[in-house]
Amino acid sequence: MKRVLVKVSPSLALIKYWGKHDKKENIPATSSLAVTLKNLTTETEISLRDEKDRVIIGGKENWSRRYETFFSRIREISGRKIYFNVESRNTFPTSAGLASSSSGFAALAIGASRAAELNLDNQELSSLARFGSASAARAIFGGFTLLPRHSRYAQPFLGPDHWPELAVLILIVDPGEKENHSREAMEHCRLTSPFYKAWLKDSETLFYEARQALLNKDLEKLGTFMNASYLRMFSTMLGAYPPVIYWKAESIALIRFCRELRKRGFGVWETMDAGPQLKLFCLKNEKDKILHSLKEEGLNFVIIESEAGPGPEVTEREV
Ligand code: 2P0
Repeated sequence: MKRVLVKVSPSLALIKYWGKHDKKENIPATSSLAVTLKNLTTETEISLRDEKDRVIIGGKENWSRRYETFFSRIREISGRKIYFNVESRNTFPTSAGLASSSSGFAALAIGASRAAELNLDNQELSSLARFGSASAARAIFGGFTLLPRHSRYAQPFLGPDHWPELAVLILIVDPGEKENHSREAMEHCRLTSPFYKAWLKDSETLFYEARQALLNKDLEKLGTFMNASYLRMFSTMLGAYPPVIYWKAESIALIRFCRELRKRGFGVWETMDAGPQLKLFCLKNEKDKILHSLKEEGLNFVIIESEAGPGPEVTEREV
């Protein structure tokens, strides 16, 4: 029997996907621009089994409806009644706003299709990963990626070597699992937030502007659009009823401190996702000074240093 081991890094959005165009097909309503992160990894081992899919994450059995949808989709593609044994672990906190579902479902799409002897190309893998999580469609590729709105698959945009001077600092404020899953939260915003429609329109402009700034390696422009994207995404959450609030006191203190650092002349821009953690973009030649200032501020967080990383790694062995 074949065992497939897949290592995938999560996809962090600079311009956010938040909202669905088609709920059943899990198609995004906004265009996202993302980077696949080095030094954070999901490692997943997959093999076939005779009956009933089984998923273990971080040593614990795990099941949700989205696995069912995902595995049914693979059975449909293969035309065979096959079941999967999945063991996965993350080198970073799971379900804490660090995009673990992007790397998790990308690894699952690659591993399960290989175990099932399906010969899928990257576009087909990206489309399959989307059924688990739309952000997983992006994590199929390394470097910088695009997932255009209403699209079924992501595209590689620029390789991991496009901008070697760029650093990403992950500040973990709270490693605990989040209370609100992004899937339900974004749907709640669509249904109840008066700002949701404005968000859809505006995020498209941010996407095109940010894409150009990334091509030009213009950190100030990119940082400004990135800032606008996450803050406007959160404004749909604050406008929802009841509101969705992912931020912790430490998150807000860090947002304020990033603004302070910019006032002091540092080129550092933050973004956030569906959780309390911050992700900072800066140039490597300023990184140590920024880290030093952050530590001196006495705020409570753990840092993972990252940058644009490579695409998935796959190994297969017969057992
Ligand atoms: C993103 N996030 O672009 C955005 C920004 C969170 C905030 O993609 O419903 O787990 O499974 O497609 O991909 C997280 O949402 O949502 C996400 P589903 P997903 O990275």
